[in-house]
Amino acid sequence: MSYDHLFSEAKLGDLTLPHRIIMAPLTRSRSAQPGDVPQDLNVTYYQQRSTAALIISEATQISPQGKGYAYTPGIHSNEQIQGWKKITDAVHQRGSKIFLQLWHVGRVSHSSLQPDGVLPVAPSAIAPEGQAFTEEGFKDFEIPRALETNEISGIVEQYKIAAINAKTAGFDGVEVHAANGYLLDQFLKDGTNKRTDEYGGSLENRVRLTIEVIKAVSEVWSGDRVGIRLSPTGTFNSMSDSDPQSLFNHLVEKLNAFNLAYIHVVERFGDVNDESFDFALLRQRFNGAYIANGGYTGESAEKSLGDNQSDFIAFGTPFISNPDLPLRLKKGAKLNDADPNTFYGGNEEGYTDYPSLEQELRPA
Ligand code: 8OZ
Repeated sequence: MSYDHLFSEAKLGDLTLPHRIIMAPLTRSRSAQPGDVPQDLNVTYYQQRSTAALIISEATQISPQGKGYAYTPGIHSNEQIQGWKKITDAVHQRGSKIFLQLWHVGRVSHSSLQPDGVLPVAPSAIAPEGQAFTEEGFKDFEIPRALETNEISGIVEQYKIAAINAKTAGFDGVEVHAANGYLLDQFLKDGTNKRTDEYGGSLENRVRLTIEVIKAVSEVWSGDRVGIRLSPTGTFNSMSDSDPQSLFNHLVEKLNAFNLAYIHVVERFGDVNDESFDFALLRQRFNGAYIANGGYTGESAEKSLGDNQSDFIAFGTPFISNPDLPLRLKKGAKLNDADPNTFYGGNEEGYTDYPSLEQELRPA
C-alpha cells in the first residue's frame, strides 16, 4: 500500500519534520557502569535509527532518586551529559532530531537502587505489585515513602535541572514522562494518590505536580520544544484510576496554557486495549500535535493519520529490530521481528546488530 500520509511533512512545535514516523522511547538498559553513562555502543544504536523524523530518547533518570532500573542512563552528572552529547551530535549529523525523555520513577524502584539505600518515594505509601530490576537481579517492590508536601518543590527542581542539562547535551527538546506508572502518573491517578494535601484528592490537585513540572521545564525550553507522554488507560506498574477520561481531559486543558509541541499518548500497552476511553476527545481538546503510540503497523498508522485521528505515530518495538524502519515502510519491505530476550541489558547483540535493508540486500 502507499503511505501518503505517513510520508508527508508536518510541523511539530516549531520544527518541520519530513514525515510522521517517530521513534518511541525504548528502555534498553545498556549504559556504561559505574555511573549510568551513555557510551559509544549507544551512539551507534541511535545513529542507526536517525532516519526517524524524531527520536525520543529512552527514559532517562533526572536524578539519582529518579532511578528505578539497573543500567538505565541519567542526565544528572557531567559524564552523562558528555555521553549524551556524542549521541545528539551523531543524530544531528545524520539530519534527524532528538528529544530527551525526563524520567522519575517514583515508587517503581528499590532501596538498593537508591542513594544511601533509602526507600523509593511516591505520592502515597502503596507498593506496586511485582519486582524491581536491580544490579543483583529482581527484588520485590517495597512500600515507598510518601513525599512530604515541602519536598515537592525539590522534585520540580530535579526536572528543571535535568531540562537544563538536556540543553547542554545538545538535545532538540524534552519529553516529560508522565505515563506508565512512574512518579507523575502516580500523582495523576487515584489508585496511587491518596494524599490529603494540595497534591491529592480533586482533579485540580492531582494534576498539580505535572503542571508544575511542565511550567518549570517550559521556563528552560520554550513550550514548543516540550512534549509530554501520557497513558490514560495504562495498568502497567499496578496503575488504576476511577475516571481517566475526566482526569486526562482536565489535564490537557491545563496543558494548553504552555503551547506544548505535543502530547504523546500510549493508547494501548501490549494487548490491553480499553475501548471505553475516547482518545479522539483528548486530541480535540489539546492545542498541540497528537502523537499516537501502541502497537501500530504501517497500515494502521496510515489509517490513523488519514482518518485524522493523529498527527504522528511513534513506533517502539519495530524500531528495535528495523533500524531503517521508515525506508522499509516506504519500500514495502519485510520487517524483522524483535527478540524480547535482548530488549534489556547486554551488549550489541539484539541492539546494534539488526541489519538495514541495504545490508540485507548486499550479497555476502
Ligand atoms: C519497560 C521496561 C522498563 C522501563 C516505560 C520506561 O514503560 C519504561 C520501561 C518500559 O515507560
